[in-house]
This record gives sequence, structure tokens and C-alpha cells, in this order.
Amino acid sequence: MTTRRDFLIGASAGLTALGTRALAQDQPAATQLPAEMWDDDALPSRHPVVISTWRHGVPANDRAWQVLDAGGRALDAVEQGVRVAEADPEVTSVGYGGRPDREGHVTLDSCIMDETGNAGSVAFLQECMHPISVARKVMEETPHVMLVGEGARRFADTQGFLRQDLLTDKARADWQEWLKTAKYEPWSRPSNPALERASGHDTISMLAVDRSGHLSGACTTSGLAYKMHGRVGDSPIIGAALFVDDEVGAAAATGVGEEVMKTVGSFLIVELMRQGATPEEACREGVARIVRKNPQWRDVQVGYLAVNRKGRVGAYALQPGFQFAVTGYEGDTTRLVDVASELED
Ligand code: SD4
Repeated sequence: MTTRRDFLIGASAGLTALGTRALAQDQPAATQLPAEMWDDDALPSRHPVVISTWRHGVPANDRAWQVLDAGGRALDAVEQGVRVAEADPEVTSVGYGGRPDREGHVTLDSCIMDETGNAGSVAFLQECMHPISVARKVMEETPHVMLVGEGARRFADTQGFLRQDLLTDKARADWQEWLKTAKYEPWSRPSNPALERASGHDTISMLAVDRSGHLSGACTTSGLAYKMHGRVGDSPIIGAALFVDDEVGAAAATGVGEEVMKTVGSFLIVELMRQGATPEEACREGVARIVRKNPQWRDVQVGYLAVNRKGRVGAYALQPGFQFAVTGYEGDTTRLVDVASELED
């Protein structure tokens, strides 16, 4: 059986970090992660932390950090942070510029959860630049948690969100190319993980701890490319792609949403942390559930991120190539971290 000590050694040995400077030059500088990232006792108290999925998490974290560093609330940080990815046309799996479904419609799933356990969500929302902010409005302005489709769009209208076409020329051209074969393979293992890594595309999920020690999380996506019209993934489902419990910690997911939903991944990870698991141990068990349940797990990517209430972070994935951005350690610069995985490179 793996002891906690073995586990921690394995975790740090399997991880490297990239500074933002190295990112700009596109030259991965491998450095050891600071010990406090993994060690509750070494972390300075009341120090904010923000983590988010994939390479597009770097500019998103930088925005969230401005809020946290100024003493702002974790909820505002995660909303502001993921809005950066939503508005970026280069991010092909979130918001504007996201790949459409097989009928050419960009449909969005988002959710947000705060330190009190309040949550808001939208699913199958169209023509909206910032679904995360609509999700927050659902949380704050309605008695409900989730609105979908045309109902969500009409609610967004009442809240002043403009109707905007999100399908960029590039995304349209890629979709038209896809239509030539119309092969739907969201479950395929990326043939070249290095390329997958470089392109840095995927859902953005973000978790933050603010200076008051409170937690919040957000998740937003255009979902799997060329999905069936009407398909909703894990990203707007509280407990699946995102769960926050201020007394314990928070967890979030990226990857094939069907696998995350079937194992209620983020809720599971928070509950494991409640029982004493470290964030990374909990993420590993979240991944292990998928491995045990799905004989096809080698062809699926799912990545989990978690943070506990002390700001200690962890992550684990099924496939190599998953990365997360972290800000709040070592000079508060944003680092991109390679995550250990069930399958090796
Ligand atoms: C979904 N989890 O719609 C999202 C998409 C994603 O890799 O993260 N893609 O299933």
C-alpha cells in the first residue's frame, strides 16, 4: 500500500513547473514545485491561492490574482478569471471561438459555487459571451440553481447580456472540414499528447481561496467539439465538474464529462478530503473510480484539480498532458504545472 510519504514523493517527482517567463519563450523550464504547495504546515496562513485548468489558465489566473491580491472575494476572482478564457477566440473549447456542436451551434455550459454553498448554473446556453456571469446571476437573482437553453437565454436577456454570435470564422471553417468525415471521437486518446499539450485547449475550471480563507469555484466550456445538439456535459453540473465546501475544500474537473458525471467526481473528491485525504490523494481516487468502472478508461481523458481550505493544492489525470496554472506560491507568479497521470507518457 502507498504511504502518504511515498505518495508525496511520487507527486513532486512527477511534476515540473513552468514560470510565465518560460511560457512566453515557449521553453519549459523545469523547476521543483515549492514544498508548501503540497504541505499544509508550510503554507503561510491567510495567503490566497488560485488554480485553474490548462495553459489558458495562466492569463485567467493572472486576472483572478488581481482580485485576490487586492483583498477581493474568491467568488469575484473566479468569475473574473474564467471570463478571460470565455472572451478569447484562440481558446477553442470555451465561449467565444469555441467549437460548435455537429449542427454548427456553439452551446455553453457553466457553473459557479461560493463559500456559503450557493450555486448557479446554465446549460445549453447560446449567443452569450459570458455564461459564467449568467450562472452567477442565476445564483444571486433567482430562487433556482440551473437554467437551460432558451429559458437561460431569455433570463440572460433580462439581465442585460447581449446576444452575440460566438462562432468565429476559424471555428466555422474547422467545423466544415469536420463535416467531410463527421467522425465523432471525443473519447479517443490524443494521438500526440505533446501536441495536445501545446494547443492547451479544454474547459476552464478555476478554484480560489481568498485572503479571508474562503473558497469559490467556477467552470465554463463550450463542451466537447461536434457533440450532439442538446448534449450537456459535466461542466454545469454541481458536484460533477465543480464542488465547493468552505469547511473542507473545493474540486473541479476537465475532460470527458460523461465519465465525470457518472462518478460525481468533484463531490467525491471534496468528501474524500473531508475524511482526511490530501487534495492529490483525493484526485487520484476520483480518477481510480473511473478506472474501476470503465474498461475503456485508457481512451478517455479526465483531469481533476483540488484545493483544501488551507490552500494546499493537488491534481491527477487519466492521461498525460493535463496541466494546471497555479498562483499564490513563490513570489505569486503564475506557474504552469504538468500533472501526474494514470497512463504514462
Ligand atoms: C464536457 N468537460 O463538456 C467538458 C469538456 C471538456 O475536454 O472539459 N473537454 O464534457
